[in-house]
Amino acid sequence: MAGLRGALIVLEGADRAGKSTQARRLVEALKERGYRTEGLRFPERTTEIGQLIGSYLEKKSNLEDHTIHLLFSANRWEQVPMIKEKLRSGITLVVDRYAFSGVAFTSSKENFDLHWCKQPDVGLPKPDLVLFLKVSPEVAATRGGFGNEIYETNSFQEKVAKRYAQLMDDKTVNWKLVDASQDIENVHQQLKELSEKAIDDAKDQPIGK
Ligand code: DGP
Ligand code: NA
Ligand code: NA
Repeated sequence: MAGLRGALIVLEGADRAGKSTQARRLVEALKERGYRTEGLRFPERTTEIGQLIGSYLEKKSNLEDHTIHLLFSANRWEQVPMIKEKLRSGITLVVDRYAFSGVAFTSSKENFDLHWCKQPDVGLPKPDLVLFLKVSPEVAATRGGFGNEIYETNSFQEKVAKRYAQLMDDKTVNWKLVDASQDIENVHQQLKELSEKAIDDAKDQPIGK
């Protein structure tokens, strides 16, 4: 099996869609099925750049909107050598948020052009599968209140949801829409099936950009 690469699988969606829970369960399930799999998340708050992002999200520091956008992107770029190495060594990566979050969140702010928002992430490794967890605002509300982070308001999240819908029109990306209002187990089963297919389809393909 030497030479076969792992797949880059991304989970996206608005806050409270259940991404982090599903990402953890997906990693465990794929491992049980015999795939070498690891989980990653963005923002990765432990790096130096990640600490600046964490402080911004927790409203402890105020960063200018373009500046924070570029830091989120830099936080992805700094992991690219590791991501490529793992994929090439046959490890599948399940990633909780990626460049689509960057575009959906920043372009929901006033006076941001979608094209400008996309540029810093151009050239990142291309996901083999992007699982979009869609949850209605009503169901999201039953999952408990928001935390205190900067983007956690209903009005902002509604804008983000609209941006994601726009991004999903891009047919060059392998989007799969999953109804995350279903119970956790059903969602999990769907994510697992879609991921296994993506791993199989990606294994003898070059890593895209
Ligand atoms: P999380 O750790 O998944 O809860 O993400 C923290 C918050 O940061 C969440 O509201 C989504 C937002 N976010 C994630 N990535 C980006 C990004 O690249 N740019 C911007 N502006 N926001 C992002
Ligand atoms: Na959050
Ligand atoms: Na999360």
